[in-house]
Amino acid sequence: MSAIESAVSGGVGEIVLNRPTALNALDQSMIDDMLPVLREWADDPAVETVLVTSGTDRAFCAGGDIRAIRDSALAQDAAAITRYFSSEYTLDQLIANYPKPYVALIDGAAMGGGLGISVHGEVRVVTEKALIAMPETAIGFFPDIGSTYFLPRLPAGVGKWLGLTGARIRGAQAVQVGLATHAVASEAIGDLAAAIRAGTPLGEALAAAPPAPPADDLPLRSIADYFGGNDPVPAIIGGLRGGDDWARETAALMDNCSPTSLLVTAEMIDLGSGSSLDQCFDRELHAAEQITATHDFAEGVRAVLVDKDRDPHFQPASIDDVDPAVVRRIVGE
Ligand code: QUE
Repeated sequence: MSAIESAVSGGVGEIVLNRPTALNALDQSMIDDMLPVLREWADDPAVETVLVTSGTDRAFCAGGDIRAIRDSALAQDAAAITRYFSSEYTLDQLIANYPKPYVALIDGAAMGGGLGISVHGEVRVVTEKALIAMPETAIGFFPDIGSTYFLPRLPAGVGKWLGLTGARIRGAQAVQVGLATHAVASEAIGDLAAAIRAGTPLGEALAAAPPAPPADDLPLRSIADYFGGNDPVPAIIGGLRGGDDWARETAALMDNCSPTSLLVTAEMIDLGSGSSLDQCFDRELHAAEQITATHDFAEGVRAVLVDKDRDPHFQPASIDDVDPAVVRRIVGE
């Protein structure tokens, strides 16, 4: 049985993500099933709008199938890794260039690969239950799925803050920075989906939906102060350590991350700021192939997702000991 369900009715093509035991983490079969459906709908006059929802209230999509990728890496199956990321990024690119409104309803966690199948769409509806993050530096990976294109285009420093720290933001905060387009009350999300399915014009359905309760404003001044300049990562961390409670908590988030991942992430976001989306995906594919072969990726996924001890032993353990040549090899330029 597939973990995605798809159906067309009343001009709406709907994909339901349905792999609840893994919080809808995108595995190879989900990608393989979504690609032909979305390609067909792009040219199908019976489909005017695409709607993507979750079949579980536990998550929208927690990420990629990182555990399987680790297994492939440990088995030295480079072909499986290339196939996974190239098909995932092809799916994300299709969504980014989709010729029709693509609407994602995010009423739970959307992280990593889950953002890839939502943020690139034209309409991203979040609720107060939405949790948005790019948490890859904690598992020895880096923010991918085209995020090296969109993160550097967020307000000052926000992209580097999200990408380096893995910070989780709430629905209304995602609208505040432009990652989401509409914040709707969670209790109304079922009615909104039903209205869209019934063919209500999108703008009308969105306007009729009750708004999500407000979330705390993000500390955009502090984010800009620490992450908005051109400081190298060690200088960012050094500044945070000498700052207020928020700054020290932010530094602590980065203490749990792979030092190599932090340097790769900063470099990828800097390069992405001057690159096209296609160039970013190409660079990300190279980096994903390289970084999944490293110790830190196997170890980070082990600590967070396999053994769940959350005690990764990254090598090197200190950012000062990371060999710049290793970062260059992963980034590829
Ligand atoms: C970083 C990540 C992921 C993560 C945690 C991180 C990720 C991912 C999952 C995940 C979560 C729950 C599941 C699952 C996977 O967690 O990509 O199968 O049930 O998919 O810190 O990048």
